[in-house]
Amino acid sequence: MAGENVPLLSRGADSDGKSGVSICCCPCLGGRSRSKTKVAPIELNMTVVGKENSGKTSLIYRFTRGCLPEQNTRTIIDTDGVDIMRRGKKIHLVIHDTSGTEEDARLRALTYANCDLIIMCFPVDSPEALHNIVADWAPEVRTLCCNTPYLLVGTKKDLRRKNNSKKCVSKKEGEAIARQIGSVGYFEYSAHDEKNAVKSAKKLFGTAIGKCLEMRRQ
Ligand SMILES: Nc1nc2c(ncn2[C@@H]2O[C@H](COP(=O)(O)OP(=O)(O)OP(=O)(O)O)[C@@H](O)[C@H]2O)c(=O)[nH]1
Ligand SMILES: [Mg+2]
Repeated sequence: MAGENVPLLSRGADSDGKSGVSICCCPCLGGRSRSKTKVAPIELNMTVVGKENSGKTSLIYRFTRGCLPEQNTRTIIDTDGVDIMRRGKKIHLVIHDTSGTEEDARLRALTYANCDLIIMCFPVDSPEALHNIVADWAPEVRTLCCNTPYLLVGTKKDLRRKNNSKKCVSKKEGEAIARQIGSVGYFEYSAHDEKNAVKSAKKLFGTAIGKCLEMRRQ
């Protein structure tokens, strides 16, 4: 699927310095601009879901920080913000990182309010995880977040090469499921591909932002 790269202007940081959303001080977003015609950025909200360990946080980190998380910590809930320029438009993107467990379902559901798009992840080395997309994740999102578009992402693409002995989900299978569940597209991603991880994450989020803006225009 063709995607569009998005240049990041800045990343938000909350008061504890770890993550969160803050108003950008970048002059082009109006933070310290002296211009009389300030244009408020378009705010978009996205939530990233998928089973535990499916690579949600790694994908977000590659996009927002360019690196992998220092520690492999299970996410309960986390929010990050980035400022983006896209075709001359200023966008403030809020990204909610979630837990994939049943116990955290109610907490996860809170992030669905005002959500513009959901990124639904499964690792390609797990056919069972793809089955869960059809059986669990798509129904959850359709029920709790009806009319919100979602984008299916096959994560850990690098494991296809490494796991010769293990049955992995093929690109064709992923694309077929994306069509079946009504996803707005299909992406494959590897946060462990040092050379392409950041570029691919920008492409993925660029496409997701494009879908959100398209929906807003309708
Ligand atoms: N091989 C490979 N491993 C990955 C990739 N992305 C993430 N991982 C690894 O998978 C594990 C889980 O990654 P996370 O990004 O924390 O996954 P998550 O979905 O946020 O996990 P939870 O917050 O616990 O639900 C870590 O050990 C990562 O290093 C990838 O693209 N390829
Ligand atoms: Mg996580």
